Amino acid sequence: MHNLGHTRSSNWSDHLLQTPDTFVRTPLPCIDRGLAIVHVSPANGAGFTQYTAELEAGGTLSPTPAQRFIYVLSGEVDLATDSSFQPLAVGGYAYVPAGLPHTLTAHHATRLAVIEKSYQPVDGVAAPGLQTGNETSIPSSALMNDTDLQVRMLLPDQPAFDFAVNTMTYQPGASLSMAEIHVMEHGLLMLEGGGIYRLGDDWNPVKAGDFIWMAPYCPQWFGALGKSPAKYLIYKNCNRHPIG
Ligand code: UGY
Ligand code: MN
Repeated sequence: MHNLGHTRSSNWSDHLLQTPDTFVRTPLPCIDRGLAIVHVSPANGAGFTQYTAELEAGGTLSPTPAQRFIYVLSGEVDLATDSSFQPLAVGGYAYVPAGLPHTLTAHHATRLAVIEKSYQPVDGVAAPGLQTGNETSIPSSALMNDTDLQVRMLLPDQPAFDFAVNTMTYQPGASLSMAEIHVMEHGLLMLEGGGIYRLGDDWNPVKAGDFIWMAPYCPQWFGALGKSPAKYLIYKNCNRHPIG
């Protein structure tokens, strides 16, 4: 039974909600034996690119000119540089600075969340180096003293980084304590559970698998619904003056 064109996906100038029924896969020059779902890019006004890379066993992701962050959604990859080798399982992640030759090779069918952004240097601040880790070894902290809303910062909170990637985990019924409107933009992948996401003047039901882009100043709020926690992976630009 087809759905006569209905979808929860919607695209506005200040936000995009992209649900899996509208995902379209495409080859990219940096992917061998795999495809990408490009969620957001400069083509729709974002200051970064985010895609899900779906690799076959033995498939690879090679560098682009931009700095890159990857998070393993399912499967397992090896990250190889000229001087290091690191297997990354689910929840594993890596930050790779622009210009560092590297290859990510999938052990078996693997899905990676990939974020790429041109690095914005700052005078007197050295650019960051390669970082790897696993989300499970990052301590979480309560957002605004709400112990039902835990944040894990996957990248060091240092001025060298011009973006942050965090996970946010909401117990059922927990919500952001305020509607946010801020200069930073977001790329967000729902990892678990679901709830209601306010985006601009729309209140949207969302669930695991959905992608959301929020432009700078997009009004935003989330409340978790259901009987299990809701969790998302969220990008935001940071640490740079708005006029560069
Ligand atoms: O970091 C943030 O701006 C985060 N609280 N935003 C969000 O969850 N929509
Ligand atoms: Mn926000």
